[in-house]
Amino acid sequence: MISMFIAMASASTFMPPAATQVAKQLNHLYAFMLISSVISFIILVGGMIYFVYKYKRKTANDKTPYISHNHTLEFIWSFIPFVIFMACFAWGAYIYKEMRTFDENALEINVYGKKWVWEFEYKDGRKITNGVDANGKLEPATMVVPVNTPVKLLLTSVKLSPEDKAVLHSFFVPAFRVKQDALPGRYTALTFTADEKGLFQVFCAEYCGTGHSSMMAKIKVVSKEDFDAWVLGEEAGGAPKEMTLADKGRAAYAKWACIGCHTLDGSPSTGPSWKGLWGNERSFNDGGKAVADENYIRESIMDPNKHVVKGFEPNKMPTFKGMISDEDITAIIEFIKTLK
Ligand code: HEC
Ligand SMILES: [Cu+2]
Repeated sequence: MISMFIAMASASTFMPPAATQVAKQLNHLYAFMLISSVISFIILVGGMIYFVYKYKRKTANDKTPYISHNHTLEFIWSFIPFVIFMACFAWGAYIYKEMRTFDENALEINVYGKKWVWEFEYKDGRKITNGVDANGKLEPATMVVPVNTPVKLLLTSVKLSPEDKAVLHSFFVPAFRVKQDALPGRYTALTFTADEKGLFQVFCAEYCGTGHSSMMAKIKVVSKEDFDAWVLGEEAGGAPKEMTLADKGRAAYAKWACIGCHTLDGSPSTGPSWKGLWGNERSFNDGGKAVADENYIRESIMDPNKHVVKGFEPNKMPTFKGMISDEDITAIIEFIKTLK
């Protein structure tokens, strides 16, 4: 019995590895819930069996005593579970808040869900997707991140080819106890701080079609030194240095002729300047307001007339829907982030 409790308390016996503080805290909460459930079960079912035996009708003349209620008992069996439930709620809310608190200096990585593969894009422009090893075996896309460093993932779902359709995916890392949907046409975010080195499995947790079960990737947590070496390594290793994500955004700014209406130096043109746009509160002609985040910029590109920036004219900016790729949008957003 005692050893069973210990096994439960260390929950790791049943659980995937726990490689973040959040995962460890969730293990404790889970163990607490499991143990209190087992204790309640023993008291309830054990008591029931005991009373069935003890108060069994022994002769045909036995009379059932008349008992209507007992305030003290009723209070106790309501209040103790209430306290336990509220403790679980508060504990869970505390962990949830930690899970959804984003560090401003987090390492940002873009995650694209495609049918049926995960793709990762770093700020330096490096893209990682499925590969094939020397024996022709599939090497799942492996995201490399430093240990004890907050990481922020920006997720979206994109088409694999222009004729394709983007569908819902869900990025799930059991060892980190985090999961977040990747939606077509929208950005969602996820954060984690791995506190253990190792290789961890990523699954797609939203049934997305025939290739769903093969939609796997890995996250490799390495020391900070190894991470820096990895960042430099491939660049030094002769591979042509990729453009940074912001550089790709700058190129897209020219390629899609945003440059004709948007300046980078703060001076207004046909459209508002992009300088200082990021993270700023925008006011619209209809009196509405919004903060310029990833989804705001995306919407401004796809549906420019939905919100018309105060002091500017509607119907000037054409929609780029169906023309511009999600990758270009992400790059433009990254470029705008750099225009402080
Ligand atoms: C023909 C001119 C024109 C072109 C080309 C153009 N825009 Fe615009 N853009 C505007 C105007 C005018 C506004 C302000 C009115 C509005 O919000 O629709 C605007 C607003 C925006 C906003 C909101 C800015 C803010 O201050 O809140 C963003 C973001 C944006 N455009 C991005 C782009 C991107 C990205 C491209 C290129 C892919 C682009 N625009 C191309 C004219 C243009
Ligand atoms: Cu999927």
